[in-house]
Amino acid sequence: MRFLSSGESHGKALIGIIDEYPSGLDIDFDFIENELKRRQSGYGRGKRMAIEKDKLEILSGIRNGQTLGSPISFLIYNKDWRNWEKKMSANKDIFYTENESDKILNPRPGHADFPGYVKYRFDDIRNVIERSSARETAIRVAAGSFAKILLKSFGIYIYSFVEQIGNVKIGFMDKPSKFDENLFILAEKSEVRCPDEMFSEKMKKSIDKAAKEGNTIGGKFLLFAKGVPAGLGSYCQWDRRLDAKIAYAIMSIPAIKAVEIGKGILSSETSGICFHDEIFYDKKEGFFRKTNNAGGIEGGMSNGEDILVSAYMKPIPTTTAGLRTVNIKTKKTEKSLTERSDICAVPAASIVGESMLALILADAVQDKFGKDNIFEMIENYKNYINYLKNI
Ligand code: EPS
Repeated sequence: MRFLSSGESHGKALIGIIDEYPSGLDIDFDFIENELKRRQSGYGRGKRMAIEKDKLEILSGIRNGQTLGSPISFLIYNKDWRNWEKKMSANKDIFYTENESDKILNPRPGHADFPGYVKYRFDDIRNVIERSSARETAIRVAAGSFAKILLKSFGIYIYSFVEQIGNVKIGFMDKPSKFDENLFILAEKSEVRCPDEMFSEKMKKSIDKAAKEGNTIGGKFLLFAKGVPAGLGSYCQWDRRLDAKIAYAIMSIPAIKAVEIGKGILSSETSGICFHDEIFYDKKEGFFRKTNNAGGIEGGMSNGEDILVSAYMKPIPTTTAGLRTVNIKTKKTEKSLTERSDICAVPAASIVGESMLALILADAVQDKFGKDNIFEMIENYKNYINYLKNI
């Protein structure tokens, strides 16, 4: 399954195409709508979210609610485009001339501004901002919803919650290694997607403090995939390793600076005897583990345990207080560009994380069980599960 997107943040629309999605799947549009809503919410978002009401319009690949196996294409209109119509017009508007003084030349440290300006030989950072904006993640969540619908047919579900915002970190637990649905139910009720009420309040306060100071904050979120059978991914080639693909996909989310599988960071300071998840067998349960430090992946393959991923997000580079930078034309020291932005987007990023994980797992499922139609895929899956049960 491949997925491509296009669209500028303040352009007319965002576009997505999913290629090689199987035929025969019923698409629940309310589910997709709700996924888009989940990404838009979250404490710490800027005023833009009050403008946008993300809604998916399907252009191809689905007939009477069912997928056709042909490329699925879709769009989400940017409501804010109305305010940018002239500035973002594809045609040269004879009534509109860009003022030299409108050009942005003070790159934000930490943003794509400087390398993007240099790479594409622009004379205005606006051209970089538009596509490097995290607005693009709306379309990833739409694509991720299709991946989640596919995974559901195989009993695979993905969840997330926020563990840390700024320096406020849930203190009540060690990193969970086994799936606990309650955590996710609680997270869904929290404005910061944190499963603990007291820590949610603390997190909101630290977002308020950052806002007051003209600052931004990052954080960390956890992703779980439940129901993944052993044997997705492969050790046979470097780019077929499931953990490598997951890390790539999660790292591609704007502002993510580190990705961890299971207790990966701890593993570097723990001995083999303490770290590795011993294997047990029970007639009823089959092969199982009592711990899941590996985060459900061994040798680049799922091992049948829950897949556990942590993602670390840096603070958003657009701060109202600004940072020292240099004007690219005058070479004089200036304050970095300040414009409307989010204070903290960790809760939203956790939904994008779910979507990216779903896309990778859906692709891995197709690798193993086929990709033309869901019926054949399910037959192959059932066969495989039967084989696993009878090893
Ligand atoms: C973003 C800046 C803000 C965010 C935007 C990402 O947008 P604007 O510059 O229009 O105020 O709200 O995120 C979204 C629009 C979204 O849908 O997530 C940025 O610079 O990355």
